[in-house]
Amino acid sequence: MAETDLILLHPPSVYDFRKKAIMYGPVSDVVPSTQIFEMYPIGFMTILEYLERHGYSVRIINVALRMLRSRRFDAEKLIRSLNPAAFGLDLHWLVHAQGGLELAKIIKKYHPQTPVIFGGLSASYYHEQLIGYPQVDYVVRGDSAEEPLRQLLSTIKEKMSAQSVPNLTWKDGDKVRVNELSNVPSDLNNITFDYRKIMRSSARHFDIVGHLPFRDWLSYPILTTLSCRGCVHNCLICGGSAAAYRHICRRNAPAYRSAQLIAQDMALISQYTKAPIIILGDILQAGLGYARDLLNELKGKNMKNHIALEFFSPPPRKFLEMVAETIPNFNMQISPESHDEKIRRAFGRAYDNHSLERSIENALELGCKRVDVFFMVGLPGQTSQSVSQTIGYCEELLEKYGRNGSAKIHPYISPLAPFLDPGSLAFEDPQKYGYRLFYKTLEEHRQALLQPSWKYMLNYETEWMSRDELVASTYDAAFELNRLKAKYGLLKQKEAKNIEVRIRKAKELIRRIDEIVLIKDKELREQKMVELTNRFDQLGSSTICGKKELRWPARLVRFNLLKVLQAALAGN
Ligand code: B12
Repeated sequence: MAETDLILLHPPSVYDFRKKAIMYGPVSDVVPSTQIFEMYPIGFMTILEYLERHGYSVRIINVALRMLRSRRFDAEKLIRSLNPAAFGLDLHWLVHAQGGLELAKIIKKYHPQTPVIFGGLSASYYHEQLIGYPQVDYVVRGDSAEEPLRQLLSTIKEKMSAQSVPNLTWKDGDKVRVNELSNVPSDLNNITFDYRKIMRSSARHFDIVGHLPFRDWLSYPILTTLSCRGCVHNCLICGGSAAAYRHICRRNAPAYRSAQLIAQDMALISQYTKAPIIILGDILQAGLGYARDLLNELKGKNMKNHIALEFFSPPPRKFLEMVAETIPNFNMQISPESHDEKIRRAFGRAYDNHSLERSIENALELGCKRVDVFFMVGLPGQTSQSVSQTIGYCEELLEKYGRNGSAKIHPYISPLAPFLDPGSLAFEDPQKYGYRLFYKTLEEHRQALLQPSWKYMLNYETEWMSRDELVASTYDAAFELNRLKAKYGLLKQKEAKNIEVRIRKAKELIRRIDEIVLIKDKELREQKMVELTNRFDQLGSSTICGKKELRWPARLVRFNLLKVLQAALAGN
């Protein structure tokens, strides 16, 4: 008898990264994860809750994080010891292509009869290729797997045919069947974002680390709630754009979560912790009315948490006034991507610098605690010179809004890396938008993840910048921005010096790896790569900016331990 119905495993990007000499580079410097991408999809939480609500037992194990926390942690031994009715693995982000398929292989080695189910955006995009691997039995497609997965578990447990399970690609003997992608909910009101379920599951399985979303979470917890699945915009390089969702998930319009439910999700979080909360997805996407409703719902909740709102275009002052009235600690995130309005427009964002600056000014004037502004390397029409001008623009912004050491505006620059997203307009029609693809299939991406440095992992270059230029330009820009951050008091001199040293070392490593790659003799080449391993270790997980830079100015990030304990133990 299986002890659990479903165990959801989150793989590292590469298995076993601890034994490989690979320079992953600044691929995750502006997200909370390390380069191993140990954060699992937020959907793990909604799947867990939905299935448990329908009588199934589910456990989450963040294998990536457990590997990261301990060199001695033996993933193979753990997998051997498990005995669920089915295993689920996420291939939401393509960066998990290698790690996910390796974990699936290990599962099949010890549990040849136990079904292996994949899901997520990349799994959906590549479902027909993914099902071709012997270690994969099922792929649940689309952005809403909760109900199809419930039906699939029922057929697995009852030993019935999966013929009627929506969104499923599966093996029927030696035939591959592709069931219709018909489960596309029009709203997100039938799922819950309830962290108590994760707490309970941690307690039930005596496994806190296995349930944590990323490495530094306990010291700096960030919690999220999702306003929608899908998007109304069509940014060229985004695998979560309107066009990509249409192609991958058959979604023609975003599914929103009601304003009332989001407010409830947030109020619940706030009872347990004063940690920052990010509302994922621009709440203005669904219209001013929706955003206003959400703020009204939040009004009486008296939440002290820092709340971060992301905006896909500069928000109007009137709206910021409402935000300021309702949320005492609000932060704002916006991604103009380039200082150059022409490049920004070609990318898919049609606002000018004037409106960007006005909204920053308004937000700061109205008491916004922090504005994060994200720029990117790898855009259509962008040259190295343009990237360097973007850093010039960052200085202008700092000069205007970051004087007197107020440290409220934080610019970032990062490369579009390692992959141009499958399903994005640029991936589907690279030539049209000035992109050249090196890898297209799932297998090519799986192998790309084993390349010696992030330069060789990049699945693209542009008409305007070669891979070499993309890498060089990223480091040069990061170097300059780092200096600016020290100059304007965003970083202590010592921290900035450390980052500067890391950038110099990274550039040197890239150069040395380029030399090693030219060695014809395979054995010698590998030996030389291993000799460099120690230096990789010295680089740590971030190169071009430190993880601490991403943190909001929340001082008392504390859990209400009594409440957490009550929630964890309830029902166990
Ligand atoms: C929110 C978000 C994030 C958050 C993550 C929050 C989280 N834990 O999920 C943050 C900011 C941290 C993030 C980071 C990254 N992101 Co992101 N992100 C998004 C965003 C804006 C929304 C995602 C979303 O709507 N999810 C909701 C739904 C679709 O997913 P879900 O509920 O988590 O999961 C459901 C299904 O996917 C499926 N599913 C998922 N796992 C499994 C497993 C099984 C077994 C099954 C059956 C089903 C299943 O079922 C779930 C529930 O129904 C999208 C853009 C967009 N508009 O979609 C990009 C997007 C998903 N991200 C993307 C990328 C590339 C990244 C990074 C790799 C970027 C980088 N280089 O650092 C990192 C990876 C982080 C990591 N794993 O460590 C790409 C993915 C392209 C691709 N196919 O690979 C997207 C499409 C666009 C983009 N370029 O930003 N991201």
